[in-house]
Amino acid sequence: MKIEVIKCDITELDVDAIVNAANISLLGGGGVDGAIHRKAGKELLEECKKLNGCKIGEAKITSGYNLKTRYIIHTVAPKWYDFRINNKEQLLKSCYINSYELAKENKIKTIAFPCLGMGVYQVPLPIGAKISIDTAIQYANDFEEIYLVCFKEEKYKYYCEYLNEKQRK
Ligand code: AR6
Repeated sequence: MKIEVIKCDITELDVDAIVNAANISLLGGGGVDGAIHRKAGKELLEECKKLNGCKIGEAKITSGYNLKTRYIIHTVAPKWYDFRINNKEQLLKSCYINSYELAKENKIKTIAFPCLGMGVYQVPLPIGAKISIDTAIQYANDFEEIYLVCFKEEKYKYYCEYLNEKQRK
């Protein structure tokens, strides 16, 4: 199957690219971002420093350094609790679309996404899962494998159910 929902640590995956749920500075943080920077090593931070940050909904690419993945695509989800941001769903969708487009430009064939925005940035599970799975279906033909990585059981279950529902239709 081309789209696979899996439960694991994304930093362990041997794929062409993993996507990072970064912040606008691109200089690291907590959650999956922290895990990626810790494992990839200092060289990742050095490359990130040269990128001049990243706007919400946009994506930038770096090397994977000490990770098994060849590339890391960094994207920034909207903070769901930030009342100053209006079009949050569209911005979250842009995170996925811009990541897939950047992956295509770099001839990436296998890609893994975490649940973008669904930790510290508090994107609700039904909204985040829908956008993640709908965009994966949209891009399925452009990739050999798309992994949607859930870290927690609750998200894993919800993603599996939503994807099954979509594939039955
Ligand atoms: N592998 C896969 N998924 C993970 C891992 C991992 N190793 N670790 C956490 N997750 P978050 P956000 C899941 O908070 O909401 C950082 O400080 C986690 O369970 O990492 O976009 C950045 O620097 C959740 O479902 O990202 C930003 O400041 C999902 O990854 C801010 O957090 C995303 O949670 C971004 O917040």
